[in-house]
Amino acid sequence: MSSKNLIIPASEITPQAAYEDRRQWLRLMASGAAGTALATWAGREALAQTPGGGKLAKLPGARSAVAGGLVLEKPTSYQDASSYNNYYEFGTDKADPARTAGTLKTKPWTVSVEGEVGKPGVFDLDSLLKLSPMEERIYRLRCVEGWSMVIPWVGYSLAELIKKVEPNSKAKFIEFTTLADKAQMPGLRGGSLDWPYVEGLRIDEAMHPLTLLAFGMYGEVLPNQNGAPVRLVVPWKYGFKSAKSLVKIRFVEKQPTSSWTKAAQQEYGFYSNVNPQVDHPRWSQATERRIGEDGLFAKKRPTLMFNGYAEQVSSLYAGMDLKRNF
Ligand SMILES: Nc1nc2c(c(=O)[nH]1)N[C@H]1C(S)=C(S)[C@@H](COP(=O)(O)O)O[C@H]1N2
Ligand SMILES: [Mo]
Repeated sequence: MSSKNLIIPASEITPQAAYEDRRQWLRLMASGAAGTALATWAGREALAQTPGGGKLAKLPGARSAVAGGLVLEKPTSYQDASSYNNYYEFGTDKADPARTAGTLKTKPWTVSVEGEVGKPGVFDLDSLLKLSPMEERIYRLRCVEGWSMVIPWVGYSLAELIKKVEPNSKAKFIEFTTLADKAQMPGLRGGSLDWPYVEGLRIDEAMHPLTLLAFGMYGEVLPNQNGAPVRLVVPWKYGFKSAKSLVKIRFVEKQPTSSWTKAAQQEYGFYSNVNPQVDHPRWSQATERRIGEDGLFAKKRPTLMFNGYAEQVSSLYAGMDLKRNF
C-alpha cells in the first residue's frame, strides 16, 4: 500500500497546503495543534455547499480531533445522502426508506448494553447524547454494492461508551442489534433478511477511535432513513457493517453472526473490510461509483484499501490473510 493511494485528487474546496501534505495534516489534527485555518476549513466550506435539510433539530459538533476524521473530499449533497438509502426494514429500493421511514418512532428510545461488562444497563437517548462531546466526522461510506458517498456525521467514538461500561476479559466481540418492529417497518414483512438486523465487530475494531456512534449528519439529527436516532459508522468497512437504529449492544466471547453473513455466507464475511483486491463473488470491488459525480452508472473511482483509512486501521489486521478473512 503506497501512501500515494491515500491522496485523493484535490477538489475545488481543498486548500493546496493541506492537500500537499495530508500526513502532516493528520498528525496536526491528531495532536490538536492544527492552526485555526486548517482546523476550520473543511467542514464549514463543505457544509456551506451541502446544507442539511434544515427541517430537523440542529446537532452541532466540534471539528473532529481524530486522525482520519475529516476527509478532503467534497461531501455528497444532503439530498442524495437522505434519499438514496439502504435500510431494508423500510423496503429494498433505494428510494423506499425516505418514503416510508417517517413512521419510525425515535422517542422514547433506549439502547440496552449487555453481556460481558462490569456495568451493564439501559441507556436512554438523552443519556447517550450527553455521554461525550459531539464531533463532526467527515467519512467516506463505501457500500458493498459498488457505490460511495462522503458524509459529515455527528457523534463520538463508540470507545467512549465502551469505556464507561467496563468490558471484562471475556468481551472479545460486540454484537449490535437494531430495531425490528413490524408495526413500524413495512420491510419486515419481506423475507430479504433474518430480522432483527444484527452486526458485529471485534472488540479492538469497536474501540478504534474512527468507529463512530452517530446521532446526526450535516449538522442535524439523523433523518429516520439514515438510522435515527443512533447508529454505528465504521468507515473502513462496507456500509452494511454500519448498523442503523441501534437498540442493543452486547459484549460476547464468540464471534457473532451478522444478518448478511447468515443470508449469504460466501458473499458477506464477518470482517468486510473495504478491499479493492478482494472481489465480491458477483462483481469487482476495484472501483466505485461516487453518488453525485458524473457518469451515473460508471464505476470510475478507484476503491482504496480500507476505504482510504489504511494508515489508521491496517495494524488491526497485521498478519491476517485478508482474502480468507474477507
Ligand atoms: N438496520 C439496518 N442498518 C443498515 C442497513 C439496513 O438495511 N438495516 N443497510 C446497511 C447498508 S447496506 C448501508 S450501505 C448503509 C447505508 O447507510 P445510509 O443509508 O445512511 O447511507 O446502512 C447500513 N445499515
Ligand atoms: Mo451497503
